[in-house]
Amino acid sequence: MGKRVDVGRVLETKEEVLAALDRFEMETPSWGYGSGGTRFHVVRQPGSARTVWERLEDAAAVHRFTGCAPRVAIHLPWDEVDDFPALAQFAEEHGVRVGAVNPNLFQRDEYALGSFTHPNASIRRKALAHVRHCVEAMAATGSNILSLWLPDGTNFPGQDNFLERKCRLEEALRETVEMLPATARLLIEYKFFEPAFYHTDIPDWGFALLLANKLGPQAQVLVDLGHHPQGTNVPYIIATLLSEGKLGGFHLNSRQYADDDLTVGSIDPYELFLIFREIVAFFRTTAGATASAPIAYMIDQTNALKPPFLAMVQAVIRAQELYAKALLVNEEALREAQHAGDLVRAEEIVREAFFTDVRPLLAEWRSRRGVPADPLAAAVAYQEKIAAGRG
Ligand code: PSV
Ligand code: MN
Repeated sequence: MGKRVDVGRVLETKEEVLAALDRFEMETPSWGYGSGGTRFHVVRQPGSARTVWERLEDAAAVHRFTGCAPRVAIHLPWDEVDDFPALAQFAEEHGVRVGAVNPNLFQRDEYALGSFTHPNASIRRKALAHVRHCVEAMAATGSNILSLWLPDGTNFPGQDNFLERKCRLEEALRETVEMLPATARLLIEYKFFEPAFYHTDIPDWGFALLLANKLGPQAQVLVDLGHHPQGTNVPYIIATLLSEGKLGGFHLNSRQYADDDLTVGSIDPYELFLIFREIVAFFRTTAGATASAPIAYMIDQTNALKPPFLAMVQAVIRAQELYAKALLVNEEALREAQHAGDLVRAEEIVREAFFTDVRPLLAEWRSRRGVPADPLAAAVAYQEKIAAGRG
């Protein structure tokens, strides 16, 4: 049975919009500061970070210039260190905190047939041992999100037994949740294809939701914007997950063909605005006002041809700009138009917000925060410095 949705309230004052922007915080990915590329070639970009320490420095600089990216996600073993408390302290000294910890279960030969779903129990135990290590890293760095993406799937019909794989998956996920302290969350990321091409063990949001529901309140769904087939209505997925209390977070990026990991908002800014609009609308209902866990807005982009640091600043300011526009939708007028079946007016109300120039509003938000009015312009000097210093 569907839940009754309350009539929304319009954010009336500039102060309320500015306060809502204060609450919109992002997390940038450590792996987005190195040189990116394709499986054909990786272009070494000037200034790209070479160590975990440089990755944290860059993430901290993004936050200094934008004021809205106070956390950095780490990926293990890419960001492996001997002393995780020292890593957390280094981050803090630079003005950021460690966000989600991402286990890497996709870069070893032994995971070729799967990690959590591998037919051999000893490989599944290895995968779980790595996850346990990540949970320990969470405790040592003050992170409360374990962000899990599995490469698991099969390439050929008959390769493995689907139902047995599903049982292995559920068992390993249950063990994963049991490793977590009560205050931490497991975010389950889905992907409809790649690296396997015949089937993927967690192919879509519905499957991730099914798992999250079985695993209980600590498990939620992570939506990577690059992980859907062409033409999928992502705003509808977001609305559905929100209404179920299972939208844990995002991997923001842009796609053109597949999991392209292009700069946030670069291909279809209107789609991202419509996604944010669903969130803003939901949090204006009573169900939204009482929702407990915050949505983790994480970026997952690697740029093949841009200097990664500048691309990250661009991504953060683009997402903030689109979120600000989403805050301006006149939800009350929209609902009136929807109830009257006035499709033209309804669409115009949405477009009106999208085409509003939010630059003055963001300039005011930035001046109150003490961050540069034009973060991208300010970031150029830092980019030149790292390009010269890092060779
Ligand atoms: C997989 O395509 C993915 O989106 C997952 O989030 C990984 O952790 C990430 O990319 C890193 O490459
Ligand atoms: Mn991702």
